[in-house]
Amino acid sequence: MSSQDNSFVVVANRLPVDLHTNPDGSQTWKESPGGLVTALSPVLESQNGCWVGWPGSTDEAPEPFRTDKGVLLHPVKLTEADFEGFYEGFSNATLWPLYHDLIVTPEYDRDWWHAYRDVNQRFAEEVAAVAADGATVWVQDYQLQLVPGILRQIRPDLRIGFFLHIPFPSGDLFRQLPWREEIMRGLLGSDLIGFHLENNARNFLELAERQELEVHGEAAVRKADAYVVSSDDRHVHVGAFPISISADQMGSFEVSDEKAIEELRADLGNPKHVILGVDRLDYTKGILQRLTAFEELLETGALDPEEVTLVQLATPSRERLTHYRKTRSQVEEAVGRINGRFSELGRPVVHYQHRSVDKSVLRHYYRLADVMLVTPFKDGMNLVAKEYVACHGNGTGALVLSEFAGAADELPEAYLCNAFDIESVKRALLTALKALEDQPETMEERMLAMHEQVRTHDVNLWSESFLRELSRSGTPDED
Ligand code: ADQ
Repeated sequence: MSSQDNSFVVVANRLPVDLHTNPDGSQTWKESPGGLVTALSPVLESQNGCWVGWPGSTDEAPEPFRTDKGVLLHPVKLTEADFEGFYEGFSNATLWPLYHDLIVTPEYDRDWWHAYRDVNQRFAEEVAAVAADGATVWVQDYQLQLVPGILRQIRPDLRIGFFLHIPFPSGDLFRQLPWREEIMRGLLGSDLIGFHLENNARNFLELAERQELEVHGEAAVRKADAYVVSSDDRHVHVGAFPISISADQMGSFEVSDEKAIEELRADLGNPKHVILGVDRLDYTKGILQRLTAFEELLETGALDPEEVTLVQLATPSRERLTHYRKTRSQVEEAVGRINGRFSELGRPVVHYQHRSVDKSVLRHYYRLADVMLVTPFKDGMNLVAKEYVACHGNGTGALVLSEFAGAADELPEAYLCNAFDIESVKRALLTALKALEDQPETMEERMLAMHEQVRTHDVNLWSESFLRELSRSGTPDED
């Protein structure tokens, strides 16, 4: 089925499918539409689109198949050893902490690097096998940074875009990486490299400059439009494209939703204030700090356990890695301790769920929460903050947001805090709660301003602006 007639190819570590086990024990692959697939579906559907990626379980891969909407999914098989070296090792124990400013220490392991290089080679070969002559290829994220460079060599006819979903660190940190030149060369195989923030793009351009590549258009990035000239004399465009969500989908509530939200609030014991955290359980997200801030506010009496409830939803993530296991046990110990100290029988002051919640239910949590706590130490963007705001088109609620989340650039009306400073998190939470009571009009104005920002800058705008810029790039004569 994977003929070479796909004029638009997305390549990401994961295919947008999951393996489901049916009641009779048989297994089927089901589409798992996330933000990315929603944003890219229109382009994929209208342009003979193909998505190349790993289906999510090791040592097996289905034959290529089409989704209901006609998008071709082209699986790349990973062995258990690939998964350990390429994904858990180099991607998540080397690059992830390095790109998130060393919140934990990155491990530099040569075998992991070799696995990363080999798997990137394989992804690039799979793309080369399905892409039509002159096709546009959009490579996603830190797991596949070598793919643009490899593709450029084997298929110079392709127009190649790359988008990084996590921060790009400053040169001082990046230069630790023993394979920094290979990664830079890989990225520079692109026609367009996109980051969430101008700051990330600037970090990249400074590095390119240090590597003695000729940089045009100054390191000060002009929005979505600065150029690096790589050694082979091609123009590589670099720009900032802040990702977003499908705000209309997220934020439209029916009467039936309102009823379900009331029931949910009743299930929580009808507290005066509901405070919410929603994260992948990752050490970058600052969940423990947030719980500690909450505990200290209960301890000093600034918050009354009779009046407030904290709901923390945490999706399991990368559970075989030591730092993730440690973070989970620290979080769970804190939840147990806080409930042990402050809860009444049958009325926990912290509700904690270590599982993924269906999006339809998640919207209800967002809508009922009086204050949303988003306190990462470092985050490329953070879609949770935008999802919460999208659910408050009625002007209710307040967002406490870490300065170190990319989303802070676009949401200055949030209560910004320094996630490393527990006092700052406490202050932001208390100020937000107090303002909800004392200044409801100001609060409404703040929320509506953020809502407008998210509504008018949705994920479609993100993909359209990236693809528009990509269609203009790669043709040096125009510059
Ligand atoms: P993530 O680190 O995964 O993404 P984020 O942007 O917040 O972080 O996205 C998490 C997604 O998972 C959200 O859509 C959220 O609704 C969902 N989610 C989290 N907990 C959940 C739960 N318990 N149940 C159900 N859903 C849950 C990476 C980068 C980010 C960047 C995105 C997109 O780290 O900085 O914003 O990619 O580029």
